[in-house]
Amino acid sequence: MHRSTIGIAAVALLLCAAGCGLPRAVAVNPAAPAARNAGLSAAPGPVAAPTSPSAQQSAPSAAAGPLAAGLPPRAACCSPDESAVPHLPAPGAGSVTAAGRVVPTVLRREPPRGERPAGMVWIPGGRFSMGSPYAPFDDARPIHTVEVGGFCMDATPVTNSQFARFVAATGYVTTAERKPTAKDLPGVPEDKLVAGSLVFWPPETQVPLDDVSGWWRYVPGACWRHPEGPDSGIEGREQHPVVQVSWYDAAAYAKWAGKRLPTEAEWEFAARGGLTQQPYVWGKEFRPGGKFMANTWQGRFPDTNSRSDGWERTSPVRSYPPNRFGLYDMAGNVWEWCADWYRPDYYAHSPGKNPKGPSSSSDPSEPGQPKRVQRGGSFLCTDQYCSRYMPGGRGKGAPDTGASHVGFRCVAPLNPASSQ
Ligand SMILES: [Ca+2]
Repeated sequence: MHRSTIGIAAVALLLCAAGCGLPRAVAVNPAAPAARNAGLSAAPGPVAAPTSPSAQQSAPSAAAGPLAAGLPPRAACCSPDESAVPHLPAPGAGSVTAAGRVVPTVLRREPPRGERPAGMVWIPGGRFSMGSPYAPFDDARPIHTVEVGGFCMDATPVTNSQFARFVAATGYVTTAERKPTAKDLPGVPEDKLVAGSLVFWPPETQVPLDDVSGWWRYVPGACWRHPEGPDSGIEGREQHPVVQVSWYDAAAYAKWAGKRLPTEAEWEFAARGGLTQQPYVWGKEFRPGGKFMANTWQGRFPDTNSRSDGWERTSPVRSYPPNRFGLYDMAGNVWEWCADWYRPDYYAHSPGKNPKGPSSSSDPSEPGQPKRVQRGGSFLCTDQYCSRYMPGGRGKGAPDTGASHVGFRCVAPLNPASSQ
């Protein structure tokens, strides 16, 4: 269950929690809902399964500010004790032995032949060991040797400011802003087919971690301009990563910008920053010298966020140190869409050079729902539930479904060198 996204069946379940006759038992990802087909609701108001009656009764409040608008009140900071809840194994203790052959990372030495586009970092290309020995990441094995060519990568996730320029220039309307059809969401009543998206909605009390409806809601009106719903906004969050974007939205932005989404192999190679099989993009320790290196979750997931790293939801890009390639936010903050289709068994068949992912998708946890890869984890990741801020961790999501913790960044070739 330690996945990044909720599946389409779960979305539909969230959408019609009042009873559409949909099956209750759906395998979902904890930290990131997947299908847009995940959770529509009728008219205004919370839509999810009523795990917290008082939360459902709390009315959205614009006066409470964009981060708090519409969200239930929080428990006091730092209580209860995070150490009192179960945790996933530590990276070293949680490694499987025959995970695959590890070769040292080799970076190409030749200098870039061209100029980096503004805001992008040159990734020199080279050879690395892709995958992870970390036991919970059962879809990230075998570890295998991959070569990638050089490319430029956005130094940060695409921000609200950048996405706003794209929308202003093109008039683009995102998936979450469009009313879903009955074909999008089979079995969902017509009156519940309203535009919206998935919002992390912390419960007031501890809830079972095997039911994502305890902390995800389909919120009508939620979209990139209103990440937590109609009463929230992005004012003051211009430099935060854009969220509530589907894979199609991300691909459309990339095309407009003259870029593309990274392959999963490019993303992991870039995230590792030239290091060989380190558990974190910055090295061995989660908090070297006690310092937070990424925006993740502290406290008891999902009801009590102690915000020890300073951020309850997304953080401005560049809030934490970059990796050795100069890339920011390659762990935590928001999940990032990749170009590849998702298959859990792909690593056993991946080409050795510039793999571009399988030709089709398969996710046994949600048969019949194609998914694209997501990488990097988010502000919701915690070792109580999902440690996929580690660079080997894989996420997945239905391409038509955004969420309040899913964004993206782009890659591009070098610009031709100027003659003089
Ligand atoms: Ca945080």
